[in-house]
Amino acid sequence: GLTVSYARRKDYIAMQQLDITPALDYQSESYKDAYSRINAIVIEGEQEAFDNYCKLAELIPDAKDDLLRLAKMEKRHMKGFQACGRNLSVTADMAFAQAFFEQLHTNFKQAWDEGKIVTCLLIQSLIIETFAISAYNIYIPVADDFARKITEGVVKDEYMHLNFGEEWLKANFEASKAELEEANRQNLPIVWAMLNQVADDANVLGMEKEALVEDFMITYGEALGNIGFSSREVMKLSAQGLAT
Ligand code: Y39
Ligand code: FE
Ligand code: FE
Ligand code: FE
Repeated sequence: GLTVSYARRKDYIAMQQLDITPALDYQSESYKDAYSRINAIVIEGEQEAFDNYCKLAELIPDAKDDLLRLAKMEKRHMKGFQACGRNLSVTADMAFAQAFFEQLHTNFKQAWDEGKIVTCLLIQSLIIETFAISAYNIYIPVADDFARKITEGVVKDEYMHLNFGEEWLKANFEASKAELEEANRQNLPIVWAMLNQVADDANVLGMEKEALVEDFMITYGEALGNIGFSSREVMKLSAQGLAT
């Protein structure tokens, strides 16, 4: 494939997808059917992100105000994506979305019950935020005009959320390293399975699975590097569960 500098990635994603995606009919039954699940996933994800940051605020009193600010943004994102569904006259399949997040939801809750800040941050601020960033980056070039504007605003916030996790884990790197490796081993394979589960629906929306994986790997790998892992460790961690 093409090799492009990071600075040109956004253009590359747009070109690559516009090149291969036939004109999308946002009102077709097939588009709206796929949208009822992807839109629900995003709405449920934003709701759970709100809950998770409220929970994290209880676990990290030093960062309580910051975390409650992030939580508030997630609520706003959720309302934005609900408006996107209404705009297309799509009813979100929330039961599907709740089942979609079940495993990560359970793992976050268990970690929170045990007071495991590092695991909670890895699940929400690294894995889920990276999933959101890759999905939103890949969606923007193929979205309808209304949803594109909303999503462009949202993705900027998601980078801030990822940055919160990076900064906290970087400041506590040596003490967090072993727990990060274990939490990554438990949770990253779940994300690859989730991606496979929605790949067909994403494709109907003009989003290529290959592009989603690529963007996820770049963003997640950069985050792990920023936190303090070596390139070798980053490779090992970010590919965990990918081939299964
Ligand atoms: O931090 C956040 O706002 C994350 C909750 C939102 C998750 C969004 C999950 C997106 C997955 C979409 C998959 C489409 C292929
Ligand atoms: Fe290629
Ligand atoms: Fe969000
Ligand atoms: Fe977020």
